[in-house]
Amino acid sequence: MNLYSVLEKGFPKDKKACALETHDGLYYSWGDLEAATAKLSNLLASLKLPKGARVAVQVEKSPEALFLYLATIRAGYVYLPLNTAYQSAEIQYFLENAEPAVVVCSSKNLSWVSAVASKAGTKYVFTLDENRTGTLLDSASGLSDKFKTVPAKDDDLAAILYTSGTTGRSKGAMLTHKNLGSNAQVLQKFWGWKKGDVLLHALPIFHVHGLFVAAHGALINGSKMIWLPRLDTAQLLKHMPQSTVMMGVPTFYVRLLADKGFTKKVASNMRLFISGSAPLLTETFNTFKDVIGQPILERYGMSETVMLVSNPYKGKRVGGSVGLPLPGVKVRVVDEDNKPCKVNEIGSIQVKGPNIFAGYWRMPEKTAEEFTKDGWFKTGDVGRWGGDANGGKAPNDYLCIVGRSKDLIISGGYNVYPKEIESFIDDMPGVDESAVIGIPHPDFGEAVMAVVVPKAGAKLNAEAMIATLKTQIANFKIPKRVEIVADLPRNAMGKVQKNILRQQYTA
Ligand code: MLC
Ligand code: AMP
Repeated sequence: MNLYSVLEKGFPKDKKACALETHDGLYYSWGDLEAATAKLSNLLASLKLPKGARVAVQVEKSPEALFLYLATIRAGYVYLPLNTAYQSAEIQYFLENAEPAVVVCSSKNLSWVSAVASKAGTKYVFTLDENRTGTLLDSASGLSDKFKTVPAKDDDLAAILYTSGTTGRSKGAMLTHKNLGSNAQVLQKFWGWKKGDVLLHALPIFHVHGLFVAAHGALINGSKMIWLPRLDTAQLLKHMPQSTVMMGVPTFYVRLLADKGFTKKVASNMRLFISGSAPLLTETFNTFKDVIGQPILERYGMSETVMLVSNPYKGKRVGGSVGLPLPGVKVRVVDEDNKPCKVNEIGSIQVKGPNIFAGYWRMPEKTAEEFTKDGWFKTGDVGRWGGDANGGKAPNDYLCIVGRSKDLIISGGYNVYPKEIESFIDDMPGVDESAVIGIPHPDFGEAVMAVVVPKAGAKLNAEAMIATLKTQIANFKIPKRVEIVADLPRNAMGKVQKNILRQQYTA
């Protein structure tokens, strides 16, 4: 079934009820949402795109950006969201790899995006800005506000999400209508969504968390969303008394707790705070419980799998554990021979279920590598069942994530692959080699840091290197610190010992 039809089942009968309220005081009813979505679906349908055509979107968050997503799904095309921080070289890679038929961008980026899109063979480029302007809405404005949702098979693609790769090249995770629809249905029950819920939505909508977990959750439940363009603690506190559910990366909770205005009273209408995308420090979990009087619910997922594991809504929530496999999801922790580990033994986390993606876009070999012979997806995360989770003893059926086998930094909920940053640094004049590591950061959890060795006789300037990187890659990937050193620590095999660097710079 088309994912839109799955979500639509939850829309309220009262079409005048509020679906979205914005930070600047606009209200969109469910009728408005359906009509705007239909117009955009009619526009896409009028382009007569081939089945499976990709619609790539790099726009600021707005209600219309959500409608464009829903319209793409409804019209049977494949949605490809792109982080607004990506710069031209990054966008060029995604467009050349995905070959979208349609690209939608902010009008301020139109000239360079058009050039890149035309090289990638894209036929249609539209603009969409956060203030309800742009050629996309102009083109759709005269079209019908009714649209018959295009039927989709379970295995038809609904979205491609690019995730950075350990080799430095991003891979497009292909998610089907079934992957997304089944996960939304499971989460609706598991997190006890109910009538009258209001979601406080401040996450970006170009990732799994903001789009498929948060927005789908409210849509499938017919719940209103308070739609904030970005994380702004003052705005969160202003709207919290009218909200019941919030989802965020750990940085959301760190920043809220740092604000004196965040009190039990302000949060008294809230029934659920959910955290994910990066490890929630036990310290944050405990302080939150003390100050607000309810525990954050931590869950675990990935772009390739949507949500996998979650602390329970009603049962015991354990700080330092991500909880129980969601209904329908199978999780195993295995040793190097793929044999199940015992409770409290550390191993690789592998998963199966209706939510697991259909593979990496045009990378059959990479896809095959990431699955075991018996069909389990290798998450690249390392964990154990039960054990001491700092926040208390985790029951034996609770999963604790203890690390990653993939060389990945998660900064403020965004993934950064060191290899990609190292390749940019290594290309700079005067650089012999570099090692990029993650070091603890009070706000972002982890921060990107680069340790760089100059070529013999060359002089490097850390600030100038940062300034150059800022012109090349997304801002969240920029090292917060660059250290110039004479050499890097290596083991007997000659491999750079990043663990030693991490220890040294953490200290
Ligand atoms: C912004 N900056 C970051 C950053 N975000 N640096 C490191 N890591 C980040 N995440 C930098 C900017 O470049 C800028 O630097 C400075 O910080 C301030 O920028 P800002 O735009 O004002 O930041 P802010 O709006 O405060 O954003 C921080 C944030 C945001 C944490 C709110 O990054 C965010 O919304 N993160 C959520 C990511 C997310 O949704 N992840 C889900 C992935 S899905 P300078 O030098 O220019 O001043 C997934 C699956 C799952 O993982 O399980 O959910
Ligand atoms: P992404 O590729 O952006 O979807 O990021 C997925 C990765 O985020 C996972 O493989 C984990 O490493 C990490 N992640 C997500 N949720 C959690 C969590 N609650 N605790 C620890 N790591 C998490």
